[in-house]
Amino acid sequence: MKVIQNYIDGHFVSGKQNFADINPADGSVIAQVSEASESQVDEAVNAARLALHGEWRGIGVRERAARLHRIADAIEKRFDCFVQAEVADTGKPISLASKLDVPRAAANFRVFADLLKTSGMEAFQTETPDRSNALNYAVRKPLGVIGIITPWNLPLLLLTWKVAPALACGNTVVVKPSEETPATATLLAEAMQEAGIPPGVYNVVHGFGSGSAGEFLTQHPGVDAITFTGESKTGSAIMKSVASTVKPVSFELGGKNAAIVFADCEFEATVDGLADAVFLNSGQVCLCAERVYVERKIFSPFVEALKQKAESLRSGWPSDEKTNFGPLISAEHCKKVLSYYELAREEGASVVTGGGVPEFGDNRDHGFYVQPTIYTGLSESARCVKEEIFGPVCHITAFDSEDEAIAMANDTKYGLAASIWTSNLKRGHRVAQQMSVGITWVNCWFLRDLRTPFGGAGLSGIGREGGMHSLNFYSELNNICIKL
Ligand code: NAD
Ligand code: 6OD
Repeated sequence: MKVIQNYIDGHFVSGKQNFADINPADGSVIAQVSEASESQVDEAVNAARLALHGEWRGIGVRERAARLHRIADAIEKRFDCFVQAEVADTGKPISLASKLDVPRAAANFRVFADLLKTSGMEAFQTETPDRSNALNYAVRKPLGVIGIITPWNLPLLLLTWKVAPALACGNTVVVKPSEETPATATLLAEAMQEAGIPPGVYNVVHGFGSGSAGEFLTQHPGVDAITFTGESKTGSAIMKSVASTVKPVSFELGGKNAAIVFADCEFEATVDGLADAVFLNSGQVCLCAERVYVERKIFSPFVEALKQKAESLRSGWPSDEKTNFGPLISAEHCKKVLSYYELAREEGASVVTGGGVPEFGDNRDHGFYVQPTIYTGLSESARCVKEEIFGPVCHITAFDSEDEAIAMANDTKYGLAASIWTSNLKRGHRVAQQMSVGITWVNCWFLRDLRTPFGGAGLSGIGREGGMHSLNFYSELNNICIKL
């Protein structure tokens, strides 16, 4: 059976023991994953530290950008391998991995390569007390060794979203991908080799969180910064772990995102948009809308139309091009989502559609599929309306006024994303500006421009990445003040 290895100092290496990589579509074991020991995490960090001062340091901006483009070329050359590995690990439909995950991984490298070449730094001419002048300008230096810890829902997309700007800024990285989806991080090492990225610049350590590679990395004194995407409670554990060494952190965490649908929306386009916002990747996108607020005038037809969409999703084998709805990531996550389906009933929800597990009569019955699900009728304080479920499920509430919709949408400890659906653009701007979130879409959802700030408020994160925000996080800025 295939063994997915760690990648340390330019070498593929086995770890201390193996754990199983499971296919979410049928529960079968698809590979063994080599878990890095604490001493291997140490080796990876030391290799990254040495590489900071080696060949990589001497490579200028133009050449670094060229190598980032070569990484993108190498990903595109292996497009099918990346797609197949991502589909096998996550169970996501092949159409989604080919349209979103893998192209976006290549785009992450290209965008930050180009941004690096074109971005300048601020400069100020400053009046001095003796009526002379000083010139202030900042220079960008690498932050050092960056520890990157990522989740399982968009494994390659989210990993490269951090690796690309980190390398663009001249850092070296040690990445710890999710234990559920290890394959593409190791495959990316092949692209790094082909692109001429020196040994030690990109390292991969596989394993779990607490008591394993994740924690070994966050606690390591040789790591200069941690960038993490995952659950809010893991963010809290990592924050404690890095506190003693005062490392900068960038956190992209959970969400309980709202969509607000006004009666004047373009009905069909909105239903299509919401079907994506609720069910894409089986609801396992941090930006998914689990709370939908619909103006009372169109509540019933809207609920009915979204129900039709949910029931028309094709819950097939992930490698079938016609499938547009896959399983959840794991037995454990499936249990969690189903426990919320149960809780929704206990809390008094009306089940519009779904709420259970599909039956296939083949090996998919051993996989982690659940039905796309819509509820209505819960109070705004119900746990199913307050807590992140991270599955293909939403609750729909009717509202009568704009202010009421805004208040309900903002009544959450999270603050990642929101979407507003209206043909009145004035209202779109007005409502969007009142959302307590990091990202608001109007008449669209998950439409990305990689130069824009991305991140969350409240329990949804710390800091922003994207465009210059990423370059600033992954750099140490040195302001130089010269008396003229
Ligand atoms: P998770 O927090 O369980 O795991 C994420 C990563 O952290 C994994 O690699 C895991 O091994 C590691 N980890 C766990 N405990 C750790 C510890 N104590 N120390 C160091 N590392 C540790 O998250 P998940 O279940 O993989 O992903 C789903 C969650 O991620 C959801 O809450 C979702 O909203 C969130 N998410 C957020 C964004 C965003 O951009 N805001 C994007 C994707 C996913
Ligand atoms: O698009 C992105 O840059 C991004 N970080 C998406 C996160 C999706 C969460 O699941």
